[in-house]
Amino acid sequence: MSKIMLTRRKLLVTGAAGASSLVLGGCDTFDFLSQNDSAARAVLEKANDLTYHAQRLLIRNGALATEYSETEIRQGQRPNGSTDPQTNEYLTLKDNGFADYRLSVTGLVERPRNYSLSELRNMPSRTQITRHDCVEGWSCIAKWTGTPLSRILDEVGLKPNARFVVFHCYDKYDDNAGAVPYYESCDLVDARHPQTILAYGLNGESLPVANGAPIRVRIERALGYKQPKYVHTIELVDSFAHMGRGKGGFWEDLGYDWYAGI
Ligand SMILES: Nc1nc2c(c(=O)[nH]1)N[C@H]1C(S)=C(S)[C@@H](COP(=O)(O)O)O[C@H]1N2
Ligand SMILES: [Mo]
Repeated sequence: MSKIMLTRRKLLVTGAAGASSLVLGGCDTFDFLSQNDSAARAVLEKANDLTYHAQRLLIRNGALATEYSETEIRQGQRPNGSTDPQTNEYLTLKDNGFADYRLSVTGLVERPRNYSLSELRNMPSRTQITRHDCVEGWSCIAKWTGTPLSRILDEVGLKPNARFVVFHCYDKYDDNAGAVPYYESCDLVDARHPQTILAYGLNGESLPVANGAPIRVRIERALGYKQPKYVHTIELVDSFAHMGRGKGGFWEDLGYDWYAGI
């Protein structure tokens, strides 16, 4: 184990050191990274590839993120990014206590369908106490309860060419050129990971609006921005070149690392 950790650390540090100081700069603005031809962006993309391949090679695909005990929960989950979406669709759902919410599962699946909140809540659930790490430099330990994403993927059945899962969110966030919908994505290894859940519960209560009600995703081996809140659609794709600016997520489109493993 320690040998693997050392090798991994060395690989990641020598390979990505230049980029990680940029990546860890925060969730704020990243003007220069939004230009496709920027040199900084090319460095980040190389580091991203290296991180992804190194992690997939050296870490067992099913390795779990650390789980904590109740006593290690020191505070509520600090709300960050969008905390009160203002799109009409979301406001209408919220006014009605999310009774009309439906999670759609679409794209490269055999049996597209949608799920009401009670359907999701009635499926087998997983509860985990994990640490959320935001690139702005803060962490929070919290208890998340939700439906394992692997269950949903099994129910809808993936087409053979499905490679990534994209999460589309209700909120819009300013990407310097205007407000665009927040979205995120992960590969099928992370999607099927046992700790990847569609969370509807936080610290024993139903998930508050500030933290992504009614459904937010937890991908526990990834950084904070890979934990999409206010999710309305899960789309299976073979590429995300055609959405946003083609990099697989709101922050990725501004130059952040796609894999964002921790
Ligand atoms: N839809 C959506 N999801 C999002 C964000 C957002 O602005 N919109 N912000 C991300 C970032 S940067 C962080 S750190 C976490 C914050 O989650 P929290 O509010 O539950 O702490 O949500 C992530 N998911
Ligand atoms: Mo974040």
